[in-house]
Amino acid sequence: NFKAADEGTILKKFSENEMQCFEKLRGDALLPFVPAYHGVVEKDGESFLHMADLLANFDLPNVMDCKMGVRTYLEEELVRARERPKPREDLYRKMVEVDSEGPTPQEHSQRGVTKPRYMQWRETMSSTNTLGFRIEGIKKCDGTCRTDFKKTRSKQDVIQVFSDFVGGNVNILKSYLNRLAEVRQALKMSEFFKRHEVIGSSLLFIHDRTGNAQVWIIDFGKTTALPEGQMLHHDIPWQEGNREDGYLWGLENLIHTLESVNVQ
Ligand code: 4IP
Ligand code: ADP
Ligand code: MN
Repeated sequence: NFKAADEGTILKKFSENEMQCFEKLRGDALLPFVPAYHGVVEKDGESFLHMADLLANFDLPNVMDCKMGVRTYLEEELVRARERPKPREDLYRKMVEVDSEGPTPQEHSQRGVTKPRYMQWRETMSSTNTLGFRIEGIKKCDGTCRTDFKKTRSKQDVIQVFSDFVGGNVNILKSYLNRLAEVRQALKMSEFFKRHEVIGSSLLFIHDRTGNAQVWIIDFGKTTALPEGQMLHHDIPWQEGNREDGYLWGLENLIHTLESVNVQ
């Protein structure tokens, strides 16, 4: 999905939706918290979004991806699956790999689950539904990579993962918390945020041994504009039809969770 590009930049596989978000973010309060965007480029017959490589200013970075919100799929995906359910075997296999008792007897016999069914199951297994965010993956400075967080659900589990991630460095933790407070402030000011349903977007945590620690808002592939004049609260429960994403509620919980990390 990504390609290296000129010094300090990367190319991400083109998506019309994400491009529109980057364009609407020009001049928005969130601009300082999203990767700098340099437009669409063609390479080897494919289109890409050209953007800043957030890791460029780090010396052997540690990276964590936290997916924000209480919901990770679009309401239209739910409607489509209800009208014309399309069981998928790849999602069935991913489910069984984590929990052989995940699928219902019917899903077992058809060896398939629908996309929203899989996504909802992921949400309940992880902290998405209970905390409004979840840990997706971690890349450490030594090159190791972990994505086995599908069952990291309780606040205590999340605290443990963050504690390992910052390696007991209280200054890194404080920098992250300061940055999250700035992100929250910017979200509350943002016109873009008011008018968009933010689904599947992540906060990217990056730090290195020099003490540099940053948090960035990434992935607008499924962030969708609301009809003209409509706005979201981002901190009230989702009910089908209200399009709420629980983003701000999740950020609040994320901040409280990080505040509970005790570094020795
Ligand atoms: C993945 O599930 C992620 O939710 C993907 O989201 C999603 O892509 C995939 O849907 C789904 O299978 P796991 O993380 O459990 O593997 P992301 O790209 O944000 O990681 P979408 O297109 O919904 O973003 P499919 O339909 O691509 O399989
Ligand atoms: P997808 O839409 O495929 O989920 P994301 O935008 O979420 O793609 O990016 C996937 C991963 O790529 C992130 O977890 C992060 O590690 C890395 N990444 C994304 N954008 C950047 C960026 N601008 N700079 C550096 N790394 C990035
Ligand atoms: Mn993503």
